[in-house]
Amino acid sequence: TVETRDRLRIAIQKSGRLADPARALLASCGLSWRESRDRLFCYGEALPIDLLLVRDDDIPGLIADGVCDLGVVGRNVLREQDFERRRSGTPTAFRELRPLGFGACRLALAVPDDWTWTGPTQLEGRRIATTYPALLRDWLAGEGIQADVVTLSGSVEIAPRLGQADLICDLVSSGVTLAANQLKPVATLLESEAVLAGPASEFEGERAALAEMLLRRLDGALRTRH
Ligand code: PRT
Ligand code: ZN
Repeated sequence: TVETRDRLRIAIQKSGRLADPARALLASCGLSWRESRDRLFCYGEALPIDLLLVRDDDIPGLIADGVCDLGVVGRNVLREQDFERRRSGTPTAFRELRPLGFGACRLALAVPDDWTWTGPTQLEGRRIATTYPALLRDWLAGEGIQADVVTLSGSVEIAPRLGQADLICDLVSSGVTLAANQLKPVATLLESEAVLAGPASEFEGERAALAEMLLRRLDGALRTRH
């Protein structure tokens, strides 16, 4: 940890799919904030629990570095960064504390509509475009497949039509985007949803009590939702 703080700090997405539901869930736990002008930091009013509004990809790193105590992020992002850290020999620094029941999607392999899917062996030697290279490599290794992972930062679903890849590995929720790109899902690598992430180690001092209280309230809020 970088400093001793008495207040708890939670990182959530600034804008995007998880931003509003994350706020709503935390508000239902009795949290409220005074919004600062730049809206990157929201000072907690009802409780000493502040929000940091960031890109979702930054959330695991902020927890790892002790800048934030907790975060609301897709399991897909958390796992990808965890696998990437393991691959590079960096110790695991964050973990999933609770599934939150929103932001559901799956990380899936999708092939051109005209492929007849016979199974993973069909992927041998193929080029697969993805924004989740670590999760994809882990799955390929588990299946014993050697394939060429093409890492892109976005617009993965158009890669096959551009000739950049033979197939893709991407998040799917309704499946509309795949269909619009003449692709079909054939295998699921990860079932995902928004999760509450925290450090791999336990909290200390004031923040341990705050985190415990928040988790208790969260469990209550999640129970009444389901
Ligand atoms: O700006 P920032 O980096 O914070 O946001 P972002 O653009 O990286 O993330 P954002 O807001 O798009 O997604 C945040 C999280 O929402 C993801 O990490 C997932 O955990 C979750 N989520 C749930 C999804 C989807 N559903 C989803 N459908 N994230 C992305 N998609 C994409 C999908 O890849 C496809 O390209 O949406 C497109 C439409 O999906 P279909 O199947 O409904 O057509
Ligand atoms: Zn992102």
